[in-house]
Amino acid sequence: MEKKRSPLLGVSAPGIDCEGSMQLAKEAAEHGVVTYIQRMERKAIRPCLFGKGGTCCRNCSFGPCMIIEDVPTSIGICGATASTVAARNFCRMIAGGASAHMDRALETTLGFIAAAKGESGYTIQDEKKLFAMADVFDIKTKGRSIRDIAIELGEKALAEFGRQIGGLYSVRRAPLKRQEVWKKAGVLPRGIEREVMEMMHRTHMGTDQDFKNLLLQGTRLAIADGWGASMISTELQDIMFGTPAPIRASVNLGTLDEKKVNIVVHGHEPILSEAMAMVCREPELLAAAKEVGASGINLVGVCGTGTELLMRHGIPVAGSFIQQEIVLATGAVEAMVVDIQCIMQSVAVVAESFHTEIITTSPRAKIPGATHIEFDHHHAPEIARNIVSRAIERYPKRGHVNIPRHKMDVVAGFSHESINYILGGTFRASYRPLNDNIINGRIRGVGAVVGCDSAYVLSGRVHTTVVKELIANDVLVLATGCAATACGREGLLRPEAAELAGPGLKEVCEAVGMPPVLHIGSCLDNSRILIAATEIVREGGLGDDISQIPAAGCAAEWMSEKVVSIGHYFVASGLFVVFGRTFPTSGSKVVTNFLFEEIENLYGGLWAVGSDPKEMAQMMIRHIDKKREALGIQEKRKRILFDMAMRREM
Ligand code: SF4
Ligand code: WCC
Repeated sequence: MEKKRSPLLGVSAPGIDCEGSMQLAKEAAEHGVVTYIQRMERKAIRPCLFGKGGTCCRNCSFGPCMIIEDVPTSIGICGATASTVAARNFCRMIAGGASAHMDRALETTLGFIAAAKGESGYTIQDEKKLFAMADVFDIKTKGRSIRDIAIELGEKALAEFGRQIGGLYSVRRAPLKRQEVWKKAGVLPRGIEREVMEMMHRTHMGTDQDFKNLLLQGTRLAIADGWGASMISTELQDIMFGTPAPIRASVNLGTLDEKKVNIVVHGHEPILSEAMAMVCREPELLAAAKEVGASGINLVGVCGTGTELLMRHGIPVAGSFIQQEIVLATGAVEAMVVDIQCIMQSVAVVAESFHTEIITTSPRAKIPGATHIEFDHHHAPEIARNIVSRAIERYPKRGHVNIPRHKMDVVAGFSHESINYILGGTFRASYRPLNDNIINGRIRGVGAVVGCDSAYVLSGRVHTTVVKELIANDVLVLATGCAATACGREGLLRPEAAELAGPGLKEVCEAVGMPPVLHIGSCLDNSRILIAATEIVREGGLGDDISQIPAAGCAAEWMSEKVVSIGHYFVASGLFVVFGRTFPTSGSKVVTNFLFEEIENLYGGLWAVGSDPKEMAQMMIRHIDKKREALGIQEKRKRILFDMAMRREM
C-alpha cells in the first residue's frame, strides 16, 4: 500500500518514527488492542475548521457561533467578531496550560514545605540553590538554620499563588531591560492565580471584546506561568531532589526488562515518583520480586514524570507521550502509575488486554477502570511501597511479552547551572565560553526545541529533522519534554551526534565532550531556558536583553495547551517561536497577523507557524542571523576559519 503523505513535506503520517513501536502497535492491533494509531486511521474524529482556527465560540448558550472573518455578516449572536473570539480562545488555551503548570507548582510547593519541616521523606539536597532562592525571595539567611530558611522560602513561594497585588519575586530575575518592557506594556503579573481568574473573567461572554486587550492579559498570564509558577516549581524541586547534572541513561521501549517487574511512572509530578525511585532499591521489595520469580524491579518513566527521573537519577524513559499505549502493549508492564497531565484515557482500556494495573494517584485525575491510590506528601515512601508491592503481585499473571529491542543511549540532566560547568570547567564555571563561542561564530545561536509529539505526523521525525537542520547550521539545541525524548530515540543526545553538527558547533562539542543537543528537562523546565537566556545576557557581549540574543524556539509537534502558554511566555520574553502544522488563531487573520508581526514591537518576540520541518529550522536560523546582524557579530561568522591557534585556544 502506498504511504500517505502528510502536509508536512517528507514526513508520512500518522505513526511513530520508531520501527519497534510501529511493529508492536501493528501486532497488538491484530489482537484487538486499539491505540491512537488505529483511532487516527479510523478517522472517527474530523477536526472542525472553526474550532481549529479558533473562531468557534461556545462561551454562552446562544452558541456555538461559528464565525468566518471575511464575511461581514458572520458574527456571533452577541456581535462578537472573529478576532475577539480567536483571541478569547487563544487566551483560554494559555489559561488552561498555565493552570496545569500552576497547580502542579502549588503541589510542589506544599511538598517542599512538608520536606522543610521534616514531615516527609525528603530533605534539602541543594543548599547552594536554597541560598540563591532565598536571595530572590528577600529572605535573610545570616545566622539562620537551613530548616528555617527553607520553611520561609516555602511559605513565601506559597503566598505567590494567592497574591493579588505587588508582583512576583521570581519575575525580578529577568534582565532589567525585560522588566522595563513588561512594565511599559502593562503586563507585569500581580500574582499567580489572579491572572488566571482575570483571564477567565475577561473571556466570559460580554466582558473584554478588544482582541489586543485580551492578548495583553494572555501575556501577563503567560509570564506568571514561566517566570512565576514554573520557575518556582523547577527551583524548589531542585532544592528538594537535587539539581540535575549530566548523566548517562537510555530511552525507548527496549528499556523495559523481560526478567524484571516493570513499573512505569507516567504524568508530571516527581514527588511520588522520587519516592518510587527510592523504594525500588529496598532489599525487602527486591526480595519479594525474587520470590515471584523476577530478577529485580525495573522502574521506567513516560512523559514528564519520566523526564524528571531521567534528569536526576538516569532512570530510563520507556516512551514519550505518543508511545504511552504502546509501552503497555509490550505486555511487560505490571503497573503504570499515573499522576497528572498528558495521560490518555485509553491507557485503562489498553491495560484491560493485559495483566497491567493502572494506578491513579492524584485526586485531580481519576480514570474509570483504574485503581486509585491517593498520594499525600506526608506518606510518600509508604504509598510508594504499597504500589511496588502490588506490581510485584501482578508479575506471575504476565502473559505473552513482546519488548522491541529498540533502545538508545542518551546523556541528559543539563540544568542552566551545568551549562556553566561543561563549557567553563569546574574552576571557571561561567557562561563566558558560551557567549564567546556565539560571538566568534563557532556557535551561530541557540535553538530551543520543545513540546509534545503529534498524532498527525510521523511523530519524532519532525522534531529530529528540525534539530538536525539546526545543528548542521551550528545552532546549539536545548531540548525539553517529549521533543527531547524524540531526540534521544534518534541518538541526538549523545556526544557522538556532534558528527552531524556544522564545523563550528562540532569543534565546541568535541572540545568539551558534550552532545550538540542538550536535554534540559520536562516541559516545566522550560523556565530553565529563561534563566539560561538571562545568564547569557548577564555574561555580556550579546546585548542587554533576551530579545537581542541570537536564539529562537520551536514546538514542531505541539499538542498541549501547556505548550501554548510556554510559547507565549517565550514570545513575551523576547524570543521567536515557531509552531508546527497548525496555529490556534488561524481562523482570524487579524489576530494571527498581530501575533506574527505587530507583537514584536511590544515585546521583541513573535510567533510563526511552519509545515516543513527544514523550513521551520530555516525560519529560526534566519531569525538568529537577524539578531547576529543587529549585534554586529554576523561578520565574524562569515570569516570563521579554523586554524591550529583557534583549536588550541578551545
Ligand atoms: Fe455566540 Fe457571543 Fe455567546 Fe460566543 S458569547 S457563543 S459569540 S453569542
Ligand atoms: Ni510536555 Fe507535551 Fe510531552 Fe505532555 S509531557 S506531551 S505537554 S511535551
